Amino acid sequence: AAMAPSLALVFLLGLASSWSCVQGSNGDPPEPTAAPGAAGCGCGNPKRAAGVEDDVDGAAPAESAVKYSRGASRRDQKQEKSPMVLIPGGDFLMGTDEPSIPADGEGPQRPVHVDSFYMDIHEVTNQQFQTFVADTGYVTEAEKFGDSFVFEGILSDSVKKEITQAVAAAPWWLPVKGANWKHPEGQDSNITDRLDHPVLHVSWNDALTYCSWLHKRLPTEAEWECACRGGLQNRLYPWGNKLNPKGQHYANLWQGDFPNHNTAEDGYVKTSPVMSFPPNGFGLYDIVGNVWEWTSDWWMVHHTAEKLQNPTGPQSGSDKVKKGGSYMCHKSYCYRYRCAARSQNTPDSSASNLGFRCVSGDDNISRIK
Ligand SMILES: *[C@@H]1O[C@H](CO)[C@@H](O)[C@H](O)[C@H]1NC(C)=O
Ligand SMILES: *[C@@H]1O[C@H](CO)[C@@H](O)[C@H](O)[C@H]1NC(C)=O
Ligand SMILES: [Ca+2]
Ligand SMILES: [Ca+2]
Repeated sequence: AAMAPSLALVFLLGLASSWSCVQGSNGDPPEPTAAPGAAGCGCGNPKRAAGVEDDVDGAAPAESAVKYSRGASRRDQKQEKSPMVLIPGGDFLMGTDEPSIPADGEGPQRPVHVDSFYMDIHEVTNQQFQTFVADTGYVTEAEKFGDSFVFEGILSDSVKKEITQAVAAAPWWLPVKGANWKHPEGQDSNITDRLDHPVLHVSWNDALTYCSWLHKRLPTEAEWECACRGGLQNRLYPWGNKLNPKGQHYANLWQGDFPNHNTAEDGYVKTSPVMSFPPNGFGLYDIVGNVWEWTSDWWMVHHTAEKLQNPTGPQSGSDKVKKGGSYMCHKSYCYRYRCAARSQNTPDSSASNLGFRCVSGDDNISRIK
């Protein structure tokens, strides 16, 4: 009998080490730790037409909003880094056998092992991206192309008037001249009152460059999904199966009639400041909703049901996987604010509902702490 407690302990520890991605999988939604006050989804995938030159020159517009002090206060600037949290590695069940959108390759549910890693607790903000640009002089792809995709519903009438071309399959996406991370809805908009919101209009290439600058990288899809699940198993959302437990909003999504009327019952019509909604079990904020997040994997829809170790996706492809949905996601049109849900964009695409966060393996953490 004296052996029982220690055996039980060994057993529990054993379970914890091999299944730590799914620790605490009791399915109860965590209590909200922050009042949901404020306000994501692909809802069509605006893409740059391959080989079509934009009718604007490649130069970024003259810009005074970002003060360049390249090198001068490099060290100080790097210290404005995003807090990260350890995502315990282990085995988890990726995908689902009850796909809501089968064509997206949400299934089958399959066992996957990921090693422990660190993840930014929130999406990369305008403030953080501004620091990066001030330090490096980096010019994003949207700035080089001279335009980016913006959701029609958030454009001013004067900007809308100047646009003729739209994406046939998703007419609410408009290519807006001069839209980029500094001007999220085009030239007549700016980020001065949104520095704590997620950066928008960053391509996959831009996102990777930002993460590398901090000795970080983009998460694999498997890492992202393990992180999204927050230790719960077989749940739709990072917090459980109910979209609004106790009547509360847990993510910045779309309420109302997409794409015509957003009631913003969650407090936000567009993006929200990062960390406006409760974190998941791993301490990650806005892992679904607010903005879509780029992952490092190439897109494909056929997955093996065999167990994989640290999968990194196909060797090549044309699109990259994005996860989590955005403030534009509504169940009627884009039910993709679930951990198993996924969508894709070409690596040079950018839009007003797509951002990212970075991760780091144990080997790099000493360089960024
Ligand atoms: C930023 O936009 C606001 C309106 O949204 C405007 O009042 C302000 O002058 C703009 N700031 C700059 C630096 O353009
Ligand atoms: C370590 O950082 C470099 C960039 O500095 C990155 O390419 C590499 O993937 C990182 N390794 C891990 C495990 O995060
Ligand atoms: Ca909202
Ligand atoms: Ca997000």
